[in-house]
Amino acid sequence: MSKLTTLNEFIMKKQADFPGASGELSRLLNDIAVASKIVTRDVRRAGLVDNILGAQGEVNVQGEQQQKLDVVADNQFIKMFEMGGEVCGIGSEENDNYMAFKSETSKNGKYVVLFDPLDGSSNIDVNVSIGTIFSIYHRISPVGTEATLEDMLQPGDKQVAGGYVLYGSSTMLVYTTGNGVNGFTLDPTIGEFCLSHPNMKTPETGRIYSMNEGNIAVCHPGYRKYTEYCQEEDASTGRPYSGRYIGSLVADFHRNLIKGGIYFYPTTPAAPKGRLRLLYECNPLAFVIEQAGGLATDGTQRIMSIKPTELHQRVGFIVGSKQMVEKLQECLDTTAVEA
Ligand code: AHM
Ligand code: MG
Repeated sequence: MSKLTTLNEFIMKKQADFPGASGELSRLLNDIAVASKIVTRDVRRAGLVDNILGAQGEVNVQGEQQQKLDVVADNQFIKMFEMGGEVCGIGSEENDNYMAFKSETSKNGKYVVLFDPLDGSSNIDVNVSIGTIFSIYHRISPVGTEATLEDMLQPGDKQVAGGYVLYGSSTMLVYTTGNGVNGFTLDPTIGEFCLSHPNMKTPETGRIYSMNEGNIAVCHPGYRKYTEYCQEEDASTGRPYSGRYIGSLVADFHRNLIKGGIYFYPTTPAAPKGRLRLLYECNPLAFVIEQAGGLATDGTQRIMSIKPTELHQRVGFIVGSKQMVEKLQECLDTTAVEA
């Protein structure tokens, strides 16, 4: 039987590869793991506990303010980052503005974190897989001062670490610091994330395409051309492919990462800049997929090259196995948009 490697041990081993490292990033990753264990507990009990059911703003029978699960998760992560001391500020999908932490310890923190505490809003209340997505950057502003908007608006290429937690049939934490991708499964019996997917690589191609096909008639016609290609019969390339769409980005992404596949959410008239957010949805997943051998683009440029201008900036998102992304790109490039 091989020895179990816990996330904590793994992080410590990696830190030892950098003798000058102060351990702050290790502690921060550990804080994310602890917060996600607490969120796992809340997600698992969501149907049982009445203060995390229902829309936020409602008052339950005890006269208490009800909290939505995504707000519970947001508070949990923020508390962890604020108390941890490694982070000077955060940007979250749940908060209109970024937050600069006020304590002296936090002002000395080297890092900022951009995150989506609980992604997959349409699936939260219906017991379908959801996830947390996070991105870590070195601050630009001087240590000892408050975090600034500039700290938050860095291109994905500057990420120090990026990853996600999937609350699926088991909870998994997957992350990269730019030296490959590793996945850890939470063993609920011992309360530890254990290395289950070392050095993850995504297949060069696959047989799964994931999009909200309800949008097919209203997006760039190149997407229709690509989905028709996916649906054509051709035994030599394994087509027709399977269409699989959970509607939780983390879950769709994770399946495709492992099995080989492509996820795309184009711009639409309802979401003219795209639906997904660059800073805390697309960039971390782009970092993971590139480290795993895949690609991420908005259809015109690499996701991680985009210079952000807004905290909640949206983009079109195409992510997955290299050959599949290239094929979709070819369909986009060779299909004219009707005037
Ligand atoms: P959210 O941040 O409000 O949860 O939105 C992000 C989600 C993704 O998880 C998912 O892939 C997509 O939006 C689903 O959108 P749609 O319901 O339009 O298919
Ligand atoms: Mg989201």
